[in-house]
Amino acid sequence: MYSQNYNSGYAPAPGYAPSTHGSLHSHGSVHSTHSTYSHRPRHSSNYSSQSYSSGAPAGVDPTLWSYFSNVDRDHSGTITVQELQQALVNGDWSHFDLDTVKMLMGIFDVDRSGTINYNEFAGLWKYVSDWQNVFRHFDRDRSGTIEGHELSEALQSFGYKLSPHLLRMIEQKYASAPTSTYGPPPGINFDRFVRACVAVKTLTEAFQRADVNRSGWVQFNYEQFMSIVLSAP
Ligand SMILES: [Ca+2]
Ligand SMILES: [Ca+2]
Repeated sequence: MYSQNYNSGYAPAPGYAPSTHGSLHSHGSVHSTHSTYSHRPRHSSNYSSQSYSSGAPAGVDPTLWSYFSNVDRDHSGTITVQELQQALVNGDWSHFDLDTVKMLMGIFDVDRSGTINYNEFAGLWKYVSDWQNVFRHFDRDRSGTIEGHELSEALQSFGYKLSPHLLRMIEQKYASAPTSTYGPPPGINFDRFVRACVAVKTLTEAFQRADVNRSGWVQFNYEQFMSIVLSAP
């Protein structure tokens, strides 16, 4: 029975998964070999890249500013969902899913303007970098994807004790390719892995908030249930 494990196990351990707290305005170390950044030539620029990147405000990390200005393709000074999706790629050069980009916007668009400014970008970039380290750590066989046992180990290290049944559901839902009859299961690529972990966190925390006496049981009405499910990325 999983209920026993569950009671003691669904509260996540502090710390290992990247947190959004306190990461804004930090100028994290980002290297030019960063695999989520696509070094593509800029198109249709009316400005010289020189003048844009040399215009880094005082006190701003020039490297991070140059990333920001490259992602901000139209040089509007802010990053849209579309610009962010253009810029963020997985290890296999596939673009992040729109759902993942929207999730990142939802976390880091702190002033709710619908776009990402430089300070918000600094937080977002650090968050993605931190998750990359987590991903590399748990991709034990260096396949570029997270397979079932790797997923199980990752979630367990974050403090989530999920039944084999739930782990299989997550593995199938977030797999980055359809399951084929032949060959090994497709595995979860970087951006979908981050989304899977955030979904587990979001749903677990929603349950915890309702499970005030920590019995492992809660009572939801339809509206509450639907709100919780729909708030997961
Ligand atoms: Ca822009
Ligand atoms: Ca792997």
